Amino acid sequence: MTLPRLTAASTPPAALMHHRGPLETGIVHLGLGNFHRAHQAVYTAAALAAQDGPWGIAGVASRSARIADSLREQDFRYGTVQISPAGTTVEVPAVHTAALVAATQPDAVLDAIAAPGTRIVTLTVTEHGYTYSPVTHRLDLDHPGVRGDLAGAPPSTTIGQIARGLQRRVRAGGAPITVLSCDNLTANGEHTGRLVREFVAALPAAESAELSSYLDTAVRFPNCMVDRIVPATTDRYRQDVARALGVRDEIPVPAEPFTMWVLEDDFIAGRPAWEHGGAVFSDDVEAYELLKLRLLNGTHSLIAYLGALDERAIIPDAVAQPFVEQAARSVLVEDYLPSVRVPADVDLDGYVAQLFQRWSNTALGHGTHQVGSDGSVKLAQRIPEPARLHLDRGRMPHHLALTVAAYLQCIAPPAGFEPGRYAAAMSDPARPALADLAAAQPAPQPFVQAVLDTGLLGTDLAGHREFVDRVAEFRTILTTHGSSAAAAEAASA
Ligand code: CS2
Repeated sequence: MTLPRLTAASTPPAALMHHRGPLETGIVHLGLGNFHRAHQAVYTAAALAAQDGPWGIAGVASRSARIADSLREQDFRYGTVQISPAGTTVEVPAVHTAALVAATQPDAVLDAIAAPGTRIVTLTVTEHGYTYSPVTHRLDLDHPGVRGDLAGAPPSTTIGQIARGLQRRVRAGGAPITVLSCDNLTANGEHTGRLVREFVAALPAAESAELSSYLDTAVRFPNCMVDRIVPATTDRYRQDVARALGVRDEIPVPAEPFTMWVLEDDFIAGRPAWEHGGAVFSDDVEAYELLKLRLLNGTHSLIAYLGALDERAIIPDAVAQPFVEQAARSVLVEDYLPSVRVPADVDLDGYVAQLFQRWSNTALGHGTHQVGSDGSVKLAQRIPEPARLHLDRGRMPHHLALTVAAYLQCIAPPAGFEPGRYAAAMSDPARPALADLAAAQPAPQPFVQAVLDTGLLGTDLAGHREFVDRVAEFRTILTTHGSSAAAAEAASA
């Protein structure tokens, strides 16, 4: 029997998160992927369930039309499938009001940002979507997309879209607006604001002056920490929605039960009452951000790379291997923890225990290749600062060195080494360049030195001979004896 498609008419009322009538658009969201749809959208639905407001979301996909098309076909409905070993529940947030694709509708995106009703632009474009140099942390003015956007082409980069959208907004009256980055970057709001300002500074003087004064007076870039593990959609989750709701949903989003959002409360044009979804407003977002970026994301990377090298498809299977779990605990406790300040209301032991529980959620098929993708941009956020801190104190952060080595082993293996299908499935913009380096420098030490000399992990670590040597030693062990031997070496150091 063919099930009806999920639409406004076929949504079972009990699954709807809120029952407001037609929504006005108040938020433009850049990055229509799974994370946004299981995080900000769900908090917004909870806010609307508690309190009315003009907080419909116009979602903007960067390139692919697949999700945007399905959203439109489904009256902007989709299911979030909350998954734990205890069972599965499905909810329908129903907060989107439009779905655009930036690559084919660049002008509509600028109009949406400029619309007077828009009060917030949120973004989840991944670490990789900010077009900045890992060495200088500044906007990459050599990036072809950035160059094109500065020259006035229909904007193709996220920073170009925001800056050009704000420019159009100034010309449409200049109503205030908040830009909220929801990506896993240190000080994500500040970082985004700085990149937009650098874009504006590179415009011709008259344009630049007009936009700078608008940025100074009417635009805010609060920081926030986001957290929810959200795997990719598969047919299994489509079947979950079919079973739970009796409808066919092409674009459900699986997610773990845990969710967290900590934000600076600096919204110049208002905001949804996200606290009703459990969001926390705090003046100390940085502490939460670093705690999460390092303890969760940093450790996650090591689990993903060791797991993939051990032929584990999903994170729970990886962390179930005793050597992976041990390495994860060591990197978390010995290397990351000393580099963070634990916020007063966080019970550290509980937080760590919960992390291991979340990673072990066997019902959630979170792929090692998914977490391992884009390591060249992710690791730059996770590793250099903690590594530097230990090295400055005269201590070698063995498990950070192991993380770098395991990453390189997955993405740029030495000739003749087969890293396995999950490593092969990791996508990374640096893959071709790193593969070239691996071919040009077959010996581990010169290879690792050449990699770090590219600025992949900033500039500091490249000059630290002992760290480079340690990464190279791990590369040798990974090649000759495998991932569990490399983890044993790190543990015994
Ligand atoms: C993961 C994150 O892919 C990754 O790098 O570490 O996507 C992680 O699952 C989320 O940040 C959890 O909030």
